Amino acid sequence: MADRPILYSFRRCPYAIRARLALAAAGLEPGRDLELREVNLKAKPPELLEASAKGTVPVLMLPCEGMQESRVIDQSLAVMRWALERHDPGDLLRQADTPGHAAQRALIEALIASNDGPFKHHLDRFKYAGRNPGADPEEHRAAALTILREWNARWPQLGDRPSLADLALLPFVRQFRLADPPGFDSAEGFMAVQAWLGRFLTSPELAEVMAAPWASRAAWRSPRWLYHLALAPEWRAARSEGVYRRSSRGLSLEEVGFIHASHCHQLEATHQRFYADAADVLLLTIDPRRLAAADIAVVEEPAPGSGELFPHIQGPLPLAAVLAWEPFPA
Ligand SMILES: N[C@@H](CCC(=O)N[C@@H](CS)C(=O)NCC(=O)O)C(=O)O
Repeated sequence: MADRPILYSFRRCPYAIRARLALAAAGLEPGRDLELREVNLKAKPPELLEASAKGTVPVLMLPCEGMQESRVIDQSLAVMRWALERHDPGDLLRQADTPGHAAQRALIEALIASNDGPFKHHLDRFKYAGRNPGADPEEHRAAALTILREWNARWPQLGDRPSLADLALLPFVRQFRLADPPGFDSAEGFMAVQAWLGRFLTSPELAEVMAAPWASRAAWRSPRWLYHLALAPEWRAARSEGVYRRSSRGLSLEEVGFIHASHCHQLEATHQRFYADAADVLLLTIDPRRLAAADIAVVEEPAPGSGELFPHIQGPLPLAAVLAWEPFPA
């Protein structure tokens, strides 16, 4: 585990944007105070899935501190609160003991619930109409606009200083506008929200979190998982057939009786022994729990000659047990 928090993020994801905004508002700078890792949502890194099996971003991994175990925070709002509870110079949480703050905190909660519930529901069905067959995008656009008008009426109660609600809602309003900018700009009845979004879109705060220094991903392996080296054309064929049946280089499962695999500490040597001169080698990361769920056993057996124990997969490899594949060496 690294000594700095790691944030798994996706640049355009509104949940990840709100987390990055809060981290920045708390004075935490990527590269200095935390490592920011951009995730390809179509090929999630296995370390992200190990930290949080639901596989959504943002995920913040906190290093061990003293006697405390490392901790994973995998909800954007929880990341925001973690950051601002450490340092909140703008009192975005409205924690200062000031008249009116209790009411403002309640309003912040209500606005966030309205955003994360109904507004997000309508936003998805308007913006991604194709993914929601049967949904009428215009109906959902109208419902989202009604919510924006409600926010418009309640917003002044938060005063003229930004709050947690600004950070939590603006990335979603931005996304709603992006689906139809002229339609958003010409719609009526929520001028304060339109102006509020306009200021956000040109703000240095947004520019900063959209252009943060993204860390390149360091090689990472877990002792909990199994690894298999595959030739890219054979893996491609398996993906179209729905199952992988190669045992090792040049040998099939049927010929050997099991699929060769390695533990993380054995991987480099396996590569050297069998694949060093091969082009297009892929590393498959396999979750043994998913093999067990598919009734495929793994047996530790000695390699001929050395007697070193290796995991042998006793059947075809279901694609669903493969968490990730990537070129090897990276
Ligand atoms: N409740 C989560 C939601 C996060 C979420 O849904 N993020 C999306 C990206 S915007 C995601 O990671 N989706 C997973 C995927 O597309 O596979 C949070 O607040 O962090």
